[in-house]
Amino acid sequence: MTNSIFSRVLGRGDLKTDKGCLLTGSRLWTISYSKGIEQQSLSYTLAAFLGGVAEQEDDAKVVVLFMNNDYQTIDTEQIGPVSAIDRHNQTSLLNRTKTGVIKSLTRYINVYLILTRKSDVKKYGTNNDGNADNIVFMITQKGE
Ligand SMILES: [Ca+2]
Repeated sequence: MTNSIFSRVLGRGDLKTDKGCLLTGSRLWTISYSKGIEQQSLSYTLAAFLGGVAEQEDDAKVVVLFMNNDYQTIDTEQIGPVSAIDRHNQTSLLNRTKTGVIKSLTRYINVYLILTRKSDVKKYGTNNDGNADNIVFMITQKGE
């Protein structure tokens, strides 16, 4: 997208943890874009490669909270999780993308990566095998 006015790559490389759930995130302060946001003329693109390992159900998702000036959530978006069936039980990362309009009153945007261990610990051990790569949250002019 050549007309992007804001783009940030939030994560690169595989993220893994031995805990049951990993939550990491980044907060975007949108005051610079408040005029466009009030006019609801800005769109967002949320994208990432999400996946896991073989037949394990450990998964990855990205959750976005749009908050007003009082940090109250006024909108949410999510991509993933990608299931083992989605991956045909293969170790892989699948692209997931969603777009939308940033609602007026949005002042902060939190982007969270959540990796969750769901597989049988006795069978697969305690590793959290939810994987993610190339997480992007991008703000663009609507229609461009
Ligand atoms: Ca595991």
